[in-house]
Amino acid sequence: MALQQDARPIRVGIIMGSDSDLGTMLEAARVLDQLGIAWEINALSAHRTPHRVAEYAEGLEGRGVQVVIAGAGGAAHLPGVIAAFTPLPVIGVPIKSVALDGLDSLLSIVQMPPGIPVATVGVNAARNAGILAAQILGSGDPEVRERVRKLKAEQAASVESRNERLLERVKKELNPNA
Ligand code: RP5
Repeated sequence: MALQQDARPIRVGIIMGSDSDLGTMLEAARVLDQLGIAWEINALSAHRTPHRVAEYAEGLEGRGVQVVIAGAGGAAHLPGVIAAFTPLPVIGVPIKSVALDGLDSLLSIVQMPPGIPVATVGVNAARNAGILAAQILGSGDPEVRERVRKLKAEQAASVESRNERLLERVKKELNPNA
């Protein structure tokens, strides 16, 4: 039942509580693609399909998955439930909810009981979850580690070039008719 993008061995499992989370969770897949890391993706709910989630979590290791990124919103129990079923590292992405702007999701994911950690990123921070997953893989895989180093160097170069254009932008804002 692996929903994977191609035939490479899956290293990261991306899962979300509902397909309504997909717009946010795509950012994790996007950055993993950039880093050349194969992923699979599923939308299964800890509350609506609890048995399927248990089956998914228990099957991760057998399929060779090494890290899980789990996004959920509201009473966001999905990442914690998966962490309860697997010794693999789980990264939780709190999805911004309509009612409480994602504070509910954040607290549900970050406040895990002792013994069952979930590495929690910021609200809607799926890209960071993808980078963190790559960093976890990179601790034992020098090739992935180099790709993460390159990504960070590219980000730094982009900040430098935006900084160089900053004074020009300020001048334009202050003197639009100049
Ligand atoms: C959570 O409830 C999901 O992760 C989603 O963020 C939220 C709403 O789900 P839908 O009602 O849109 O399916 O379980």
